[in-house]
Amino acid sequence: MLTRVDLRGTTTDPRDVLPRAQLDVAAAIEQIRPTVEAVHQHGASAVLAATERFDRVRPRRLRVPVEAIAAAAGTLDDAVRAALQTSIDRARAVHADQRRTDVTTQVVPGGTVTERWVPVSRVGLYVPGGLAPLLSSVVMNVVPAQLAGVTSIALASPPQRDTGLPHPGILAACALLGVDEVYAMGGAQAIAAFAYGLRAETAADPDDPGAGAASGWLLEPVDLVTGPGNIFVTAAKRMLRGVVGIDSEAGTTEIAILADDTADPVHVAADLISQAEHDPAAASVLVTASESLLAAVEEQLAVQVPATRHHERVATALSGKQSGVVLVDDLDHGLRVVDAYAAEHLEIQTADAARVAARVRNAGAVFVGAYSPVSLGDYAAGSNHVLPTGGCARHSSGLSVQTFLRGIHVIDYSQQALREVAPHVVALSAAEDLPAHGQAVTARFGGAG
Ligand code: HSO
Ligand code: ZN
Repeated sequence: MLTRVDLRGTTTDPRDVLPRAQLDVAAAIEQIRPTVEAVHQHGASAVLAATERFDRVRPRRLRVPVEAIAAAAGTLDDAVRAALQTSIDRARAVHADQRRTDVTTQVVPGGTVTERWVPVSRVGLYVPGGLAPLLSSVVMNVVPAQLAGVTSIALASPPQRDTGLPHPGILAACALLGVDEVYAMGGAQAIAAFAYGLRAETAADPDDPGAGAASGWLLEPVDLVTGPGNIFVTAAKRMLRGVVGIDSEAGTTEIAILADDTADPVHVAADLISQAEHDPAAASVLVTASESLLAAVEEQLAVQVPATRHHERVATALSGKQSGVVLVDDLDHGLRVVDAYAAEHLEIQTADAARVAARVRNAGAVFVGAYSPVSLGDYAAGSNHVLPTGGCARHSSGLSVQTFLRGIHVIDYSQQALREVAPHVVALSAAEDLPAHGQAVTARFGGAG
């Protein structure tokens, strides 16, 4: 079932041969451009038109009434409520430790630079609908934003066809977290609405809770958009970066597992299947030097895949070009391969897993040993599951409190401290042929510079 890439005995650069989704985001940008431009020009009516076209439902209003959010919380199953609460509590514990304190550096007597951490004022959080209602993604977006101190939080998730509202589990998670500004919209149109805002006068329904807003906005533009999404959401984020801030690109789920003979093939197969369950385009990659482990995992896949609920989706994902097994010479070679792949999620199922994990340089998140599966991180480890995909883990991190903060340098020099450094400023400004820079300093000391 798994495509084989045999790198044993070769010096092939893994980047050239690794199983990888060939996502054409540039082509997707061309596809979504008319939608984004229509939302920019026509606001809410364009969002509704796009929703009708792509989600095949026309919600009565875009802003979800607070009563609907409260009602969804009221119908939440007890076990799911308890699980969400655990997820929230653990995520809060981990993310609370990510908060930063301002640091003042005394550079010279009378001269300080302070790094002041200031939360983004207003954020738009995106929670996909797609093949599964990801209630847990509400937790993973909202918790770091709240702990960073963001005071204005809007959340969007696509409407369901029968109700015109986001999935009730998503609304219930919003209620548990105290988020009451929720919009029934998804896809590129949701990202465009966050970026440009929606003017109140473009509301299709005068009963829309945002239609008569004193601010003049049905949805006020946000400063930063975060959250995972499909290729069209990713394309919209890439296209609108600059108009609005965006987090790293968190696209279709990936799992890579670095495993040796000590790994349990039952676990390895179950974990490969668990992320393949998300999407026929999801990527599950096993990296191993062990032929015997591979044979045992394949045997397990043959048993476990047909028995799983979404077996067709899983089988498509596992047999796709983006998934496969990479055979390597040894553990060091395996580590080079997983670093080149830079998986969203990387499991280390080897002897001395913690020591091996400590050597990993590129991954969105690393799961150590037999009892730290990716599903744990998806829901209840306390870690964040909005993570960089498609190799973006080489340069980006998952969502954290840091995502929602800006570090502002505050420079405070006394007259004496400036006087002392003035010749250096003048010398550098002359070297750059920007003498007015130097004069801005010497003018303070009565000199012409
Ligand atoms: N594995 C997904 C997150 C998720 N899984 C949500 C289940 N629910 C991306 O990290
Ligand atoms: Zn998952």
